[in-house]
This record gives sequence, structure tokens and C-alpha cells, in this order.
Amino acid sequence: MARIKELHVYSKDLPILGGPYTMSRITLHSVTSTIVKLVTDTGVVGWGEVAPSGPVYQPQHLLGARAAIAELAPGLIGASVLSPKLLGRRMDGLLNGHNYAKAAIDIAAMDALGKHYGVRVCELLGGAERERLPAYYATGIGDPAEIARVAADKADQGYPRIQVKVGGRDVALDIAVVNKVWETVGTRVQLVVDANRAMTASQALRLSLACKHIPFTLEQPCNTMEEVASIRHQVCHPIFLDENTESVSDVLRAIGLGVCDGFGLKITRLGGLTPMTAVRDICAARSMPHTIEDMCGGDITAAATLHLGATVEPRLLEAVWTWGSYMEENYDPANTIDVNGGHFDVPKGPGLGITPREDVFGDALASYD
Ligand code: 0XW
Ligand code: MG
Repeated sequence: MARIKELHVYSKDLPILGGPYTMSRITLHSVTSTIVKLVTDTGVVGWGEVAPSGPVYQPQHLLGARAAIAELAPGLIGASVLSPKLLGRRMDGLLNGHNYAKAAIDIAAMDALGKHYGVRVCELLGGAERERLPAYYATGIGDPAEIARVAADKADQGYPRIQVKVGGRDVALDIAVVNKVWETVGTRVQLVVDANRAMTASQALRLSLACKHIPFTLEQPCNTMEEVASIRHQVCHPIFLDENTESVSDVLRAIGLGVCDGFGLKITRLGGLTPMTAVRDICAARSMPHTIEDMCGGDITAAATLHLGATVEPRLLEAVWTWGSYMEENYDPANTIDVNGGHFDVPKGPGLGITPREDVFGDALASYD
């Protein structure tokens, strides 16, 4: 019947290659992931993962995820993996909120469901539009020459889209970085400028007006939807929301209020693959372009990202993003998920298309059956 028989939770440290990873409000020196192994009564194994980008990027954190999973797990034993929607409602009946923790279980259940039927997760989510997806690269916060050099290098590698991190400092320096990147890569790539909530409305307006000659998307400039809305019709650039979309309802609200022109969408923030397909379809109904990505995370998160990204209409998929550029170790050496030529290939095998080597995760932190 494919019911959940066991749930096991592991920890996985993800050292940051070429670290630290810098954004306007946080500098990440390391990331720790929480891995969920789901075993069904028919012996199928599904894998899920959640790896918050530290405790500040969003109202989520490592131990919060583990505590939420501990709250959920006992009530999920016996639940069917054949009905992801019902599993999600069962989780909501056990714990209010904590989408990011629920996501790890949702992803594991989708992996198990695909393996149960012998189909890929992208087929479960509606079907793959294509097998090769455009990726984007996110620079860190840095000085004009350094960031322009990184942008040129990634453009040379074939990335079609580059996100330049700004914010948390004198906006004049951010303006200089954006101009230097534009001078260096020009229209070779699609440019995004992401402040990760750090700018005031006036700073964001100043950046946009000072760079009105440069075609970029302005991502999450301010902390709240209301602050973004206050400059919505004064800026010279399309606006994407990222951090403000913590639920399907937030996405509906942003579209309904006309606050943005698109989204940076994170699978675990929204609760996993199942709620993310609802967001994908809402965006399609209003022709809202978006990325498919996640915070941090290893190959399980990356595979989930690519499977969902494959199902997005090409006209609406801005790009996909994974943490892989900052990771040295793959979970499944036989099925690594690597960017090549600025693009990702969608995994081929059933479920997520990867089978993590269990020794990669060490002993379980907790087990439920
Ligand atoms: C570039 N990202 C996908 C990676 C970091 O988690 C932040 C995020 C973003 O777009 O802000
Ligand atoms: Mg962002």
C-alpha cells in the first residue's frame, strides 16, 4: 500500500567551497543540512532534505527544522505516500506552519512515490517540458572589480543569468558594482540585483534611478511587501519578490496587490514540492516568471529543484539555482548533480533520480516507526 513505516533523521555538514557565502544580512561560513529518510511498508526508500541559510536569512533555522520534524514524525507513521496532498493536510493537522520542515518530509514522500511507480518526480508533478535547464549564478557582496570579474567568469562558463548581491552598505557602492558588472558583461547575461531585504525604500529607489540605463531585475530590495509596494511605480526595473513569499497565500497576495513582476521561489520555504506546484500554476495563470531554487542543501534538494524546474513553462522559468557550486561532496557519486555550461540536466532515474550513499550521513539523529 506504500505507507510510511519508518522515518529517520540525519545531519549533514556542508562545508562551503571558496567560502564564506556573503549576502547583505548574513555571512555563511558553513551550512548544516537535515536529511529525512522515509521507508515505506513495501520497502521503498525516499529522501528529503532541508538546509536553512543560517538563522537570519529567513525565520527558519537548523534546530527548528529538527524540532518540527520530531513533532510531526510520530503522527505520520502509517500515512500513505500515494496521496501527497493528504499527507500535507495530515502534517498541517499535526503542526501549524513550519513549512520548511514539512518540505523535507514532502520531498521524501515524492521521492518514494516516484520510486513506487517507477517514474521520475517531474512526471508526478505534471511532466518535464525539457531535460536541460538554465541555471543562474549568485555572486556574493563585494567590490566593483571583484564582482565584475566573477560575473565575467560565469558568463564565460555559459550562465545565462547572474544575480549580483547588494545591500547592507553605502548604496553608492552597490551602484558602482552594478555599473561595473554591466560594463563588463553587458547583455551577455540576464542581470538580477538582489538586496535580500536589506535596503530601505529610498535606497532601492536611488539604486534603480541611478542605474535606469541598465536592464536588470530588482529582487527583494526591501524587507516587507509594503515597503516594496511603496516604490513599485517609481522604480525603473521589474521587481521580483523572494523572501516575502513564505506561503502560497503570500504569492497570491503579491500577485493580487500587483506588488511584483515575478518571484524567486524556494521549495522548502513554501513547504515542499506539493505546495510549490500550486505556486507554479498560480504564476502560470498570471504569466508571472519565477525561478525554482532553494536556500542551501545538497543533492537531494538540488534534484527536487531540477525536477520541479523541468515542469515550468519555459517562458516563465527564469532559471534554477542549487547550492552545488559551494559543495564538494555529492550524496550519490553515481548520479551527481552538476552544472555544466551554465545549465543543469534533469536527473533520469525514478523518484528524484538519486540514491544517496547512507554512509554519507552517518548515524541517524532520530528514528521513528
Ligand atoms: C541566491 N539564493 C538562491 C541563494 C541564497 O540562499 C539566497 C538566494 C537568493 O536568491 O536570495
Ligand atoms: Mg533572492
